[in-house]
Amino acid sequence: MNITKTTTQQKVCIVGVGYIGLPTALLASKADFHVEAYDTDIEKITRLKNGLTNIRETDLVDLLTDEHKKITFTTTPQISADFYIIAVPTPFLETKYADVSFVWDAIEAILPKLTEGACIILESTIPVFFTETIARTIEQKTSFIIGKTIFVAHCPERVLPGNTLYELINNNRILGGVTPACAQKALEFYANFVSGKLQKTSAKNAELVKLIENSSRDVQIALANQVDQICTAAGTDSREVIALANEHPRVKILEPGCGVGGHCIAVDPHFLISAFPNATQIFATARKINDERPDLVLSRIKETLRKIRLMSPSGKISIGIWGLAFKPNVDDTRQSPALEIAQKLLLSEQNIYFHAVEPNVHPHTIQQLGFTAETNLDRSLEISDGIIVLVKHNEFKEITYSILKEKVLFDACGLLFEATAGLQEKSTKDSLPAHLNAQRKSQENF
Ligand code: SAJ
Repeated sequence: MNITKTTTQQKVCIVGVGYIGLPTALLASKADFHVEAYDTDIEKITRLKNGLTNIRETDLVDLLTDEHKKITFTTTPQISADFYIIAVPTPFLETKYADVSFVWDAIEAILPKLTEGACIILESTIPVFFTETIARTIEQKTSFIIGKTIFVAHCPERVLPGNTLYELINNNRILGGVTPACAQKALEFYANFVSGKLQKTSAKNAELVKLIENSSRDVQIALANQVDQICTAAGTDSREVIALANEHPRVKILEPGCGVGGHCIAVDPHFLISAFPNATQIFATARKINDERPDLVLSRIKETLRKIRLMSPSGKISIGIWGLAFKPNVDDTRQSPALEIAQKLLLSEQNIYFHAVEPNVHPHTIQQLGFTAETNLDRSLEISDGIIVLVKHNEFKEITYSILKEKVLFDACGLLFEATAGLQEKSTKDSLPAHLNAQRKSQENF
């Protein structure tokens, strides 16, 4: 691949300084771009100017500390940049259509600053054909010609929250140009800090790739959740069935859980479902299965609580809820199925004293969400008649199996299975003769 490294200091304007915009701004700054980071959220911009963010990823916080003084954080775009990176949210509306108004606002904000040769890169997830619409609108409102005097591309992000910087640098990246020259221009930006493959394609393909990636994951998670329903109905443990099925070299079933949270996977399939209703039945079904999952888990928890009540008919019951975030090891509780389940429990179960343990969220925030916060796991175990584990955070894995099994436990995410599988694995290894153990180890590494 032909990678042209930027030699003179070029300017980049990041529009939307959130979970994607901020790390992109930091990496661009580290790669010696002059960076302006623009967001309409005054409070966020003030915090960033002081080197502060609420994103709890250590490497990202460290990079912010190093770079924030070099970056211009602003609530009004001021520079004429070589590259504009649009990383604003595109939420999904009740009407079942994508809300692209933030992207339009971003385009309006940068339009007066555009100069010849600039490249506008849309990183936000968008509906199919939208990049082309943006490009034609820019042409209509200015005298620029797409692919000749101005460049527009869709380069969707692929990072996994919790590991953002690493993935921004190392993941392969799709560069979808409205014309081939637009894709090439986008490559000239990312080549400065991405070490993964940079793959040029059309804007339409890039839009489809992003939406299909997330829809595929949604379908895979729905499959795991259905396997769990089948196994529960058959009276067996889905984790064991899935682990055994996954021993097949071409089977990889994901993990059943509380449902699909976050801002991407639960949303993006709808962009395709609304545009291609006759070709997305499987996506629509997966969405339904995953949307209904929190209520299904809730009804199972209520069953467990009924059993606990029977064991102590007169007394008040104390229950620890472990995990409120939308997935393991992140601090984000927005669109979290675990939080939805926990809040529904709190509202519907009388005479139960609930407390929440969420190591990634400040106790004050946990209280604002309606829960008594407990920061000490041992104490939570000590005061609880039962534990409901909703999210498999690393901290919870440190509790030993022997302690966990003494509690009435509702395990929605397979914490206990992992602990016992670990024990079985250990005892099998211990009982193997040394030469077989070595052989097994080399196979694992392979
Ligand atoms: N989940 C399960 N079972 C699993 C895996 C996940 O129930 O086996 C649940 C999680 O608990 C969570 C939800 O699904 O509630 C989504 O989590 P995730 O880790 O699958 O994905 P996100 O939303 O954090 O990030 C996804 C990623 N997309 C894909 O893996 C295809 C990421 O690469 C994208 O950049 C991101 O969406 C995005 O911004 O689009």
